Amino acid sequence: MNYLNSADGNTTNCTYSARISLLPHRSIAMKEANNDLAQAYEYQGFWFLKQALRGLIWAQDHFKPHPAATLVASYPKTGTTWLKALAFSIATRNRFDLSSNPLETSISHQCIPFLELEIPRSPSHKDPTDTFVSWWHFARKRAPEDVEFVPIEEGFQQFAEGYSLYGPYWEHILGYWRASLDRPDQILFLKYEDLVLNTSFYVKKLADFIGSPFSIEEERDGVVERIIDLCSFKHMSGLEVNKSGEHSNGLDHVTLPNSMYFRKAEVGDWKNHLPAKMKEQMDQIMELKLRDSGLALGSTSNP
Ligand code: PAP
Repeated sequence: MNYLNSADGNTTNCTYSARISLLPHRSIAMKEANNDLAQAYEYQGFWFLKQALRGLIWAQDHFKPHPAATLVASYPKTGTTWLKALAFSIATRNRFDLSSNPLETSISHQCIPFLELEIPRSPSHKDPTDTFVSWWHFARKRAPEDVEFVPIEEGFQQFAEGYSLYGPYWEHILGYWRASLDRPDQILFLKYEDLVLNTSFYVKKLADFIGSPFSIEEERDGVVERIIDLCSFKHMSGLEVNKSGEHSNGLDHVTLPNSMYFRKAEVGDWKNHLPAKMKEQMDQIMELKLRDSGLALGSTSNP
């Protein structure tokens, strides 16, 4: 399935690259630079880096999910690493003893690879301003030293205007939100804030959704809590593999330190980086965009 390494992968990549070059493109967050990480291309209403878009179009052309497959779909920085860890440990709890789960020695991105990056859905969402701040730090760490960024306020303005990778943010989440209303048995929509506030409830819901509900005995024996502990920020960020390990995420085989995926994990961290009026502006945009959708920012009061 690794199309980048397959025999015809290079031909396919060249064809896709040529097609992608024709799409509207612009720099996002960075100043114009001769670097693939600095150019985003618009495809079907969303913005992508070329490498991710090649994989995405390839997946659209070739990927056939197994009927029982679970896909994790998340806007970047909304809790992908956490959700993958939870889904993986829930689904494999009868295969591996929890104390020797592969998550102890591999970052969750290696346990569940990215569809558009390495091979060829449970979507997640997080407060957009926190999401932006998380991505901003990630993008700066990931970028080569010679890439110059715009000031954070300008980067945020672009985000609020819809110029963000895999964005506009609201279109991304609304697409999955509406689909989850149409097909609740096939799409489970989760919010980062809900997972933080009501972890046990949503972990059980996730287990039900992926067809692997916890039995009464498992609940009694504390399996739910052990999975939550295994996947917690505290535990995962302290693991040697996540403190000093590296992995390649397929973006032109760039190697990234695993520690980049574990920053603060604090709801409301935007306060330390952006003025309150920018958060208010984002909330107002979201209110308009989400209007009449039934989806609201923040945690769900009565899950
Ligand atoms: P990705 O989309 O690039 O894979 P993703 O995992 O969605 O990134 O986002 C990383 C965020 O999740 C970081 O948030 P922060 O920058 O606001 O701190 C990271 O700290 C947080 N995170 C990572 N692992 C966990 C976890 N186990 N529990 C809660 N939050 C986590």
